[in-house]
Amino acid sequence: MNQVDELFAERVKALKPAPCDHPAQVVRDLYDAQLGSRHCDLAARWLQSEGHGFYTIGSSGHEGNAAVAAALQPTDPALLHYRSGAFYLARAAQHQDKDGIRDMLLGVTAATTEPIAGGRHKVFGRHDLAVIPQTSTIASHLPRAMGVAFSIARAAKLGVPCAWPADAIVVTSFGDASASHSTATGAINATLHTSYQGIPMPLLLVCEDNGIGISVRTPDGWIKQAYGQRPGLRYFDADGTDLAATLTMATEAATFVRRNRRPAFLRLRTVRLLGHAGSDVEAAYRTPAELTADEELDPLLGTARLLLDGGCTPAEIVELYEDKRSEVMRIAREVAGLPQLASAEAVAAPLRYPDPTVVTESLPERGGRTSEPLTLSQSINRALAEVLASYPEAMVFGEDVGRKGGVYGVTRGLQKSFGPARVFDTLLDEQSILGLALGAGVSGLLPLPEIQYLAYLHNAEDQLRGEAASLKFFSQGQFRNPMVLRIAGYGYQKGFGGHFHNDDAIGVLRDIPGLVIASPSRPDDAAAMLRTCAAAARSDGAVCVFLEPIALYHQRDLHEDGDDAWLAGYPAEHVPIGRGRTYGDGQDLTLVTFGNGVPMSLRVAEKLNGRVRVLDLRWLTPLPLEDLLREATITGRVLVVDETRRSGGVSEGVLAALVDAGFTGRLARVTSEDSFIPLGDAAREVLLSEQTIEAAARALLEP
Ligand SMILES: Cc1ncc(C[n+]2csc(CCOP(=O)(O)OP(=O)(O)O)c2C)c(N)n1
Ligand SMILES: [Mg+2]
Repeated sequence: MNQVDELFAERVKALKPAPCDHPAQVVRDLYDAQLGSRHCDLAARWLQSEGHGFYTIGSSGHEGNAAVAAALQPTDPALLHYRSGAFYLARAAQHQDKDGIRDMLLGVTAATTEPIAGGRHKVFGRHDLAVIPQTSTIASHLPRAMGVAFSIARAAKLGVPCAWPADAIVVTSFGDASASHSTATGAINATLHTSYQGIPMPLLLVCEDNGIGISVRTPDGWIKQAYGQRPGLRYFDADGTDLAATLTMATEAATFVRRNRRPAFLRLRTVRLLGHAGSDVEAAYRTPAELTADEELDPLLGTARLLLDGGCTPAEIVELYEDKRSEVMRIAREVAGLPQLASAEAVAAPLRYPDPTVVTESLPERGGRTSEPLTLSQSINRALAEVLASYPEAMVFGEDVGRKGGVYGVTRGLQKSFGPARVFDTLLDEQSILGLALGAGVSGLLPLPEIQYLAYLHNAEDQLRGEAASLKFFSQGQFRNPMVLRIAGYGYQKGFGGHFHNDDAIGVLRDIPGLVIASPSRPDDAAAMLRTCAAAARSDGAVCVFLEPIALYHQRDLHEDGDDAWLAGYPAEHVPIGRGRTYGDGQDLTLVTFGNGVPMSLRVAEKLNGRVRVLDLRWLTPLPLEDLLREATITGRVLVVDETRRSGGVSEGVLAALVDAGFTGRLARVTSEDSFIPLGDAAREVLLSEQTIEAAARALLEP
């Protein structure tokens, strides 16, 4: 029996009025949003029982969050907790939009006509409501919220258009258990660290504190203990079961943030009714007395008290409740059984790679090729300067990229040329660097963040996988977070660094759907590819990872000392995504490679008397399939030269692509070992060597 619903009328009759100093109409409107949210939860369970519903995590007990919406401007960007249904409906109502309930139920039924995710997930999100959809990874939206808060003033400072009004504040909500997630604590720390420096950070953090996370209790008073006394973070506390108190406190908090452009934390005390989700058997971990105590704190009953004070009768309050049930159930019946996505192609449609024509057409005008030979590091530096000069909304940021100009000098001089508003050092937190990029991208800026070493991506990787790459998927491209994420990586730094500075693990990137991975080797390709990535991000919202081989940054020679054969002039062209580069015209063997493998393969090819051609893949996703198949077919023999690990490395994908395409020639691969890279000369024992490449090439050349 669902007591929350069945005893509602009875409980209303027993209520006493509670004084309310907000206009009756405001309370009435918010009650409407609260009722809509509650009945959507009930309808979701009905839809599930009928075999038409696929999501039952609800907002019951959290409906006080409707008052948070009311305390904000309808255009303030919102990144919401999965229990913020009443907020969503109140926001829709502010926009005179009557479809909020339908949106939510279309999400529950995974209908293709759901307005944001199109049947891919049940999320709160809509572009015209300034609600940015979230995945359900706990607190994973907070770094982006921090980034959006940062971007409002930064866009104004740069004089470029911003997706949000100049006086907007950002609201983000999350649960009490989520508040302890390192993603939340990291994002809040980054917010405070930024605000501490006097940089505007208008972020309202709303913790919907129901005291429990699935079955695990949050210690009583913990949220206040953790956030109540944080210097630089104004703390507000409201009883979310009392709409009037919440509206007063949320208005105060929002006003504080808007006026001061500084962050605030609003703890909203809520209760969790109807369990964690439809499948949750609360009786296993909560006593009947506890459950009843929470039911008596039902925020709908709280609002009913206010309505009584405003002159409503209990019968009228119950009638509103029942009318809303009818309205919601009518819509639930309408959306039950609506078509769902019916092919893999339809599901993955938002993940397509950028259209090469669109990218080419969006490239800015530029000067011709210079003849001055550059190293890889110099070439990337010049390309970054070109991107910054071409796009006023572009920003370069990361650890040590500003004053120092990067650990390897790749960003040297950029801060001086373009100023600290566009080229700047961040705090030491990769998750926040990516969060800043996520927020900047969705606000209309073009972020070019840097992760100092590939090994440091891994502790922040969800921001790339779960947030950046998935935004198009969950919003059908309505929201975009363009970015070009530069990562210095790969091995072969002679004797230096050990595993942190020589990481060759890119399996974690290769399987992210829709992600573009550029892996340049030559200086001219690097500049041309960076240009492509920036244009693709800008024109198509592409999320691009740009992997820079550290060991080649300052490389000048290819075959012998002083030949300067690894220098190149600054290029005039760009390199289309998914196109490789072929060296030589050998007819007997194709070496397929990338990164450090390119110069190694070219040196090996030189020893093999013109029998070998080398294909530099240049893009690791999408792979240059056409070039790969063509170059493989010409010789009928392929050796994949892969500096990454044998397991999960690039060669697995290349071999599989050839087999899938029906290639029937001879295939082999050489790779680095399945090991972390050790310090000193021992590194050579596990990294792929030229001797190994040569031996394998000679073996393949045997008849
Ligand atoms: C990173 C991550 N870990 C675990 C989960 C599984 N999970 C989903 S909801 C939840 C509890 C969250 O509790 P709280 O933040 O208090 O929110 P509430 O559901 O109580 O509103 C957990 C552990 C998840 N979604 N993401
Ligand atoms: Mg909770």
